[in-house]
Amino acid sequence: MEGALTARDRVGIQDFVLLDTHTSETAFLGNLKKRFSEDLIYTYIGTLLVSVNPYKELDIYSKKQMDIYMGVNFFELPPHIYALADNAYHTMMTEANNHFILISGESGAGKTEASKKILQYYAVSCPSTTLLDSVRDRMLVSNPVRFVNSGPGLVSSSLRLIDHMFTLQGDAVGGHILSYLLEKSRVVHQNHGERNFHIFYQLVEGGEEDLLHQLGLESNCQHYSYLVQDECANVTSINDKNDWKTVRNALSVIDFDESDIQHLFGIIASVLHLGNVQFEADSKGYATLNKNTELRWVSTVSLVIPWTLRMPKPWRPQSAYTLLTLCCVPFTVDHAIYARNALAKAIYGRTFTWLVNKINDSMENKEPSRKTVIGLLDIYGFEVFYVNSFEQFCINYCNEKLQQLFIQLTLKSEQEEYEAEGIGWEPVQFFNNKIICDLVEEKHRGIISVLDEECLRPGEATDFTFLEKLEEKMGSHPHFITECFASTESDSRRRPETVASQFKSSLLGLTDILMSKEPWYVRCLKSNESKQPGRFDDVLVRHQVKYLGLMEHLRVRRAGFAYRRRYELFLQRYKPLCPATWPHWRGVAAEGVEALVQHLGYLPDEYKMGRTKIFIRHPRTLFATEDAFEVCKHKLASRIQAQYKGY
Ligand code: AOV
Repeated sequence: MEGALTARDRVGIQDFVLLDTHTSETAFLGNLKKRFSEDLIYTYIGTLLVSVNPYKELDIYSKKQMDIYMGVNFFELPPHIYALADNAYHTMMTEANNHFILISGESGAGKTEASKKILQYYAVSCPSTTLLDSVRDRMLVSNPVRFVNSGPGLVSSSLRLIDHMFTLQGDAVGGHILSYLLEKSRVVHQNHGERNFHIFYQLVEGGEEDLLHQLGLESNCQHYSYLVQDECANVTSINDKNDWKTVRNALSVIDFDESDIQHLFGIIASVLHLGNVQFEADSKGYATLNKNTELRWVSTVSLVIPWTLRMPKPWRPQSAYTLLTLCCVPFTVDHAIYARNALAKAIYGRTFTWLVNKINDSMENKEPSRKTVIGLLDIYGFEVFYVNSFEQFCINYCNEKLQQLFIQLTLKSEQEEYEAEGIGWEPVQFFNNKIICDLVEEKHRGIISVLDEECLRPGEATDFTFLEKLEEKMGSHPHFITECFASTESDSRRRPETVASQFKSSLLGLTDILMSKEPWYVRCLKSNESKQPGRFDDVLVRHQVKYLGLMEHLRVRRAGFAYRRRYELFLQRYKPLCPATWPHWRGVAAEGVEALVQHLGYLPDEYKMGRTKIFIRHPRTLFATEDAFEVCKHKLASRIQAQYKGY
């Protein structure tokens, strides 16, 4: 911390908690911008790391840099993703407990890069054996594979928690991926400016000639209707050909044999072929296939018997005496397209689950010893588009839950630290988003409950009736307060779970998992929309600061005292400022600090003495001390120089 404090006018404050005008969004942005212009993309809010995407290579990720951060206390060096990774690792080692690092931000903000940097850091810094090297390799290469989802500048598609397991000696021994939400609808429909999942373009653009031939694919994305829906097949920043090579390589490292790989590509190709299946209406208005080519390819590459894909026409009820009754329902063209798309989504969804399971098998912990875990959770931030879908609802609900978790955990740890230090806890003013979470998830009354009810009325329920129900139940709701509507049904009625309910349950499961671990946070911000190196778009960044709740984070983190430091370290640094402590203080460190701050004229309300640390309320008190220290340092240096001149 010291280095940046002295140079703070030029490079800004490296911990927002120490920003004097901490409640002002303008000051917050000013500090972020000042640092960004000096290529300082990282800033802390306490132990939370804010990262602004520079869109250019910075010379801060070398092995030398990793060495600098290894085993060093959080605030002793400029903010860095390595500092966060290292502190999580060392806390895990010393306290033998589990941790998670939550990385959030919008698409293209740098989440993937951040998780890669953390993995690379662990790959270099953890103790090494040949066996463990291979586990680390798998963790690293699972990155490109798990990102078979959307890409830079686009919406992320799944919520993933990757646990990295370490022995109590700190060796990496395994990993596990939990995937929470795959945006399957992207397979068949993309919003304006979005692409389908990367893997489709990579296969079509980068796949070897033989392979494409075998799969019946043409090397041209424009040929596939699922890939050109919004004319976004080509994104200049994405190199599908190169990425294809990386994915292929990654697949072989994580124990996929050739037949698995063939199988996987076959299924991916089958989705593309399925998308090109077209229907025509017959004389009765029922759907018929206009040609068989695509369907034949679907069956060839996915190894499915053709007749199971192609229903006989027209509808022929089977004999009542046959054991297996096959009912074929005639579809209109619209229904047939809907069914085709549903099949494509189901195939992709299941393949994704299969893939994750395979990766998990290959990273399974084979060590019988007790292990601790650092989880990497990477999620998209709040999303608000011109047209918002069910996916935005899930994403935003998820973010509200995680924000709630953050507030609970941060306040809890602050409170615990104050208690441990014997300092009275003062209530903190903050926006508690529990009312928003309740509005979504409350039994019988929340939005998900209403949605579930509507889903029980197939054929009758529409978007409009759902909206009407919401209006009826919540229309007059001034804050989303729960007393407004009464419980309408008993719990005992069994019903199938809707996707929203499943998502709600898995999120509740996730928050339970997270509550049992110690949290670390990385908030990624996009500096500009056009991916221009070094450009800082104030409006865009301000928007993200708002919806990522960074000011709220700061307020909670800044509760009570802005700065705290162990007595020994505080005394070690500032002892030249007081004759009683300079050059040595022989007594108890806390008493030395008391003598020091008395000499500096700290007022009683400005600080508190804990059991092991001094707590300083306002940054300005610390800065005044720091300025005095700078002056003193120069005086001492000139005195020493003068002495040497005398010799
Ligand atoms: P995302 O993970 O947040 O989006 P990425 O991590 O893929 O975003 O970042 C997008 C691009 O920004 C990368 O390809 C890099 O070119 C650049 N970038 C990000 N972080 C850094 C950094 N620290 N230094 C230099 N360049 C960086 V997504 O997975 O789309 O939700 O779907």
